[in-house]
Amino acid sequence: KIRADHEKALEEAKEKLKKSRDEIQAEIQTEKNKVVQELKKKDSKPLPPVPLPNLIGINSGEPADPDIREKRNKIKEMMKHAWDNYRQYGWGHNELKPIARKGHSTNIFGNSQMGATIVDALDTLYIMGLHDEFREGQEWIDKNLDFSVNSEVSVFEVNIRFIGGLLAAYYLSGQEVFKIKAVQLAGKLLPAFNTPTGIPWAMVNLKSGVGRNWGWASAGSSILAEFGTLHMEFVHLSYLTGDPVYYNKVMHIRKLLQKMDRPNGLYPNYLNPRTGRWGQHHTSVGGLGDSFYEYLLKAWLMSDKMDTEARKMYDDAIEAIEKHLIRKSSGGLTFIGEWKNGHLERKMGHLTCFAGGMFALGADGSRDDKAGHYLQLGAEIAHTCHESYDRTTLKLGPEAFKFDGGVEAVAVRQNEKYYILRPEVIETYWYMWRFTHDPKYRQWGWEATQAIDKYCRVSGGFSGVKDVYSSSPAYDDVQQSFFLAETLKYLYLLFSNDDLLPLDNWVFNTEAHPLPVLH
Ligand code: DMJ
Repeated sequence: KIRADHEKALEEAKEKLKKSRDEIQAEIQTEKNKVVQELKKKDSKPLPPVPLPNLIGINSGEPADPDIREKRNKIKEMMKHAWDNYRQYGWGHNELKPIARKGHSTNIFGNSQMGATIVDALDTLYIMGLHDEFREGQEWIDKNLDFSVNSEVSVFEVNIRFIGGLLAAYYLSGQEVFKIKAVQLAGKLLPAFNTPTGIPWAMVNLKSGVGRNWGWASAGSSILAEFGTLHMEFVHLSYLTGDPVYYNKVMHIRKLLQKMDRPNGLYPNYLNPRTGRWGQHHTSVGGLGDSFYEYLLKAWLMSDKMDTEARKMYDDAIEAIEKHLIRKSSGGLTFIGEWKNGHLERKMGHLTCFAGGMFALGADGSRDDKAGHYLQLGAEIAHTCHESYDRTTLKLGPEAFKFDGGVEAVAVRQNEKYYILRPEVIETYWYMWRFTHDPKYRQWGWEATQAIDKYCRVSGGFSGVKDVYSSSPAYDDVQQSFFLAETLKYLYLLFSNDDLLPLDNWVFNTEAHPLPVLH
């Protein structure tokens, strides 16, 4: 083949040399013009200039009270400890093993080094004023973040951490590189939507575009919290590119969900993307369901309250949740259980604790003007989740806790006793603080800060712990990227003034990446 190609090239060269100098020059010019046209086409694929929305409150928030200022500085120091160790031992890897002092990854990020911690941490670095660290991160992203890799990633995780993180970094800093990378990456996720129903696969290979679902999900189903947590980022992508493709994909999902029957008004966690039918009738406001409800509310907020369809879906959903899933324990603690085939499991996950903040955030604008009711519900969930922390030895919350057989807000199974640096309880404290200014939320946030610093801090960063009821727990040796994106950001905001990222102008995606309201 090589010989044949070589001979063909020689033949072409001989033919060319028979032509006059002018003819050759004209041909070269034509070729050049063609290349220029191609390049123009590619470049203009376009990121048209759009007016940046009103970016209010991206700096400062410095509290006047010296005690609060000191606490805020402590949280900033913790961020620096987490970042510096990742920088030293895990740079470019997705996450850090703070004890082994090396890089770490899980299957959600595929098999390549995509620097998940860098992308997830950027906006936290920015609001904390850690600008040198922010610049280092930007430089790595500019030079190394490449999406043409043969790697199978979670569409949901890549969307909330990478696209969300890049978009927030773009809005905060105005640096084009983040916008360009976000759009490139979104293009790689689009093939995941090529299913008979348009409900995306859970995973997609970034290179081949081949998608599939998790083997463990009911009958080949896609997961509600995964395909239902794309809306905010995809609306922003369409806004920034002028290309409706992203918006159309997520609106298609919404329309399809709207048309479907819901058992007891509840959304099951599983939906088959081939048949468009529900899988098992399990409903959760924690894992597998959580951020779907969150994004209905936030779609409405992000649209400057114009997307009333999303608000209605949210209102309908939480009414059904309140009726079938929310109960009070014999000890008076309000909890959100899980619905499994017509039966309520009296167990609540750490993940579910985000709902306190969601109820408070959605109180204003609620149906029949039940604002007071939803703010109260948010406060009750915050209290229950605080109890789940307070009833442990380490004062850190377990992964799941029960309200059954004399047990109240305590984990029963050994494999539910771990704390992996999750943010949800602190997230709810922060929303409750913003809406009520009740000092107990700052006090609870400070208790959590101290417990994390005491029991999760190691010299190589921060680690999760395997048993919050043990006084000398084993470490899991993982510094999760969401610890930098969410846990430390929500803590920092809890000890900042409200004019830092005000909620009238910013909506936080489910990974705590702030996106501006599109007025
Ligand atoms: C985060 O990645 C996001 O908050 C997601 O919605 C679910 N939980 C993890 C952290 O616990």
